[in-house]
Amino acid sequence: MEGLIIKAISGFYYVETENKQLFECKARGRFKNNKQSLLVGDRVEIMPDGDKGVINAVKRRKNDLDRPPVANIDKLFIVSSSVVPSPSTLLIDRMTALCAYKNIKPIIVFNKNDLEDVTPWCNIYKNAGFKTIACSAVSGEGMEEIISELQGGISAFTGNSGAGKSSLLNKIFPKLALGTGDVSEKLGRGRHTTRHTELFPHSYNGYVADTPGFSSLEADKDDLTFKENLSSLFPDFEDFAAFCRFSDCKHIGEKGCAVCSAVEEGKIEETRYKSYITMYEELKDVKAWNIKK
Ligand SMILES: Nc1nc2c(ncn2[C@@H]2O[C@H](COP(=O)(O)OP(=O)(O)O)[C@@H](O)[C@H]2O)c(=O)[nH]1
Ligand SMILES: [Mg+2]
Ligand SMILES: [Zn+2]
Repeated sequence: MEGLIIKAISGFYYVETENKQLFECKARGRFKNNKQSLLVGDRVEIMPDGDKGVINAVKRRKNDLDRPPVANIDKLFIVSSSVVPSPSTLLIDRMTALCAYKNIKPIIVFNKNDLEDVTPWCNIYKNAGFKTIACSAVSGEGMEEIISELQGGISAFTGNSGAGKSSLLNKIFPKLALGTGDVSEKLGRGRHTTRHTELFPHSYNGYVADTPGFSSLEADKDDLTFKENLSSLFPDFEDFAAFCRFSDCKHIGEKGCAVCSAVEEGKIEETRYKSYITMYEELKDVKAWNIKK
């Protein structure tokens, strides 16, 4: 029987099968020694026995993330808020690059539009070609747009603590009743860290990772050691990069760099390019460090 791991707690995996039956499963011995352990989001083959079962095999993963620890993610909602904490374009751009690297569709969400107009932030990402949503968990603005993106597949929310991830999820799925706010976030740390990651099967024919209390500020360095050409992870650079004079152009001020010209002409968003340069410098350091080893 085939199913999806929607919850994992201390050696038990909760597998939902196609007919929405839930089985409490143990993994077969060989998975335990395997370095690539099972994750929430893994599609598995189980041998059922009543409402329990044994996981016999795991299907090939499309992708996986460390934070949240989820496999086979289709969409990542990158949530920022208009104020407290205000958006960090570098953080967002790291996440969009990660999405490009992991074959995940990023949805750029600017929340708390009731406190301050998020249009200027939205425009940066619209111009860069991303699906962007202005919303407010308080007024309910933007919820239909979020819901339409949640449709089908596995989604996860990421973004600074305090941006409003849990509030947005609660607004859409009151049943979730996630802890929100500064206090619960802090008190909740204990609660949340002992808490497992869980996929919530929702009424829009999909799953959403319930991941309160983690911060993508801690975005894993490993993930950022992209093994590909960094600029290929900036889809908004691609159309221009084809016209650079040198085919191995790194877009850091070379002669005849079409990306640099596009930045000067305002065809590429300046903050996007700034993030690219920051990440490029970091990767250079990582590479040099790797070689020394
Ligand atoms: N004014 C306003 N406050 C919000 C909004 N969304 C969340 N908040 C508040 O921001 C704080 C952090 O929200 P929370 O959902 O816990 O953020 P998370 O850390 O990203 O899960 C809480 O005090 C919320 O009540 C919003 O759209 N407008
Ligand atoms: Mg939260
Ligand atoms: Zn170039």
